[in-house]
Amino acid sequence: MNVHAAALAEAHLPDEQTSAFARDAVEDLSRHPKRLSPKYFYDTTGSELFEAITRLPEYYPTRTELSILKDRAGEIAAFVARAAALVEFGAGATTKVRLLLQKCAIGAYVPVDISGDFIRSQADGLRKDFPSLAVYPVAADFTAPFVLPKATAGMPKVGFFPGSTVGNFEPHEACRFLRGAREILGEQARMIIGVDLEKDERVLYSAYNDPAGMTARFNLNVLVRINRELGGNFDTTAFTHRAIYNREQHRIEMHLISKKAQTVRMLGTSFSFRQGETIHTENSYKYSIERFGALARGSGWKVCESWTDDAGMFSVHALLASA
Ligand code: AVI
Repeated sequence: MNVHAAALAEAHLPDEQTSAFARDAVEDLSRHPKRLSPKYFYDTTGSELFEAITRLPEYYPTRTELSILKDRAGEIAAFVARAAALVEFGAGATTKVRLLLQKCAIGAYVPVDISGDFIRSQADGLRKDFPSLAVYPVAADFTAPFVLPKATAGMPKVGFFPGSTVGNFEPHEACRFLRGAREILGEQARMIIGVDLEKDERVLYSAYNDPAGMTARFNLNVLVRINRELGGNFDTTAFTHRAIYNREQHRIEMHLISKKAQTVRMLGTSFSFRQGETIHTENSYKYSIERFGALARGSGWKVCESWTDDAGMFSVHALLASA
């Protein structure tokens, strides 16, 4: 047992997810430059803050994607095979999937998320509103291989990955995810995926540096989580949120900047920060239709349709597994 694991074991008995968080946090804060994985944003508070972000006037992706899904509902319904099992990768608000469930003749809904409690409660809500729909939640990390419920064996499969979450993966991870999804969904699978588009940098800047400070709270919450779950002593007032657009990499980067020279302790280790030193917490890649098409084709999918809103802010793609 190394020193970090020993410290964690002493603090409390870690579950598997807390141990992974501890391992990743210690490793990533020991790097130069320091970083933290965006997957650790989403505890209960982080998920609520993200939902609040999606309602901000500056954060265009959620409402724009919803408008595309509504406007193209007929075409999407024609693309989605009848009585298919709709497999949603990751779980959040059910607004988008409800739209598909209303418009498409879905046979079963399979939400997949690491938070079993969350998807089970989400499933209960959907069962109430769609009493004849079969819902089979799967508690699993959707970025790794998982097995679909036996009950969906004979059904055609349609993946659903909205919200441009694919943009939070590095391009090689996005490729691995798309290949994995194709593997899990099988031959002749289809997929509906939402992807944020490149645009005027000022629009991106305001979406990720909102004046209400919601994105800042979302970003800083990862430090609150480290303090609570890993016994850290981050002073969250000594860090500031910053989002910048990296033009060469086509991505918004989120950072937490240390306001002063300071030392933070977590799990028996000290991490020193220089004034102005950053923890890189998230990348949100923005694609062109062409660049996303190339990524999908290189990952085992054929692009059948790409829909955008009139202003070309966001895109939704219909993919078919290639032979
Ligand atoms: C979940 N994901 C697609 C969001 C995004 O836009 O990259 C997360 C987010 N980060 C800051 N604001 C929203």
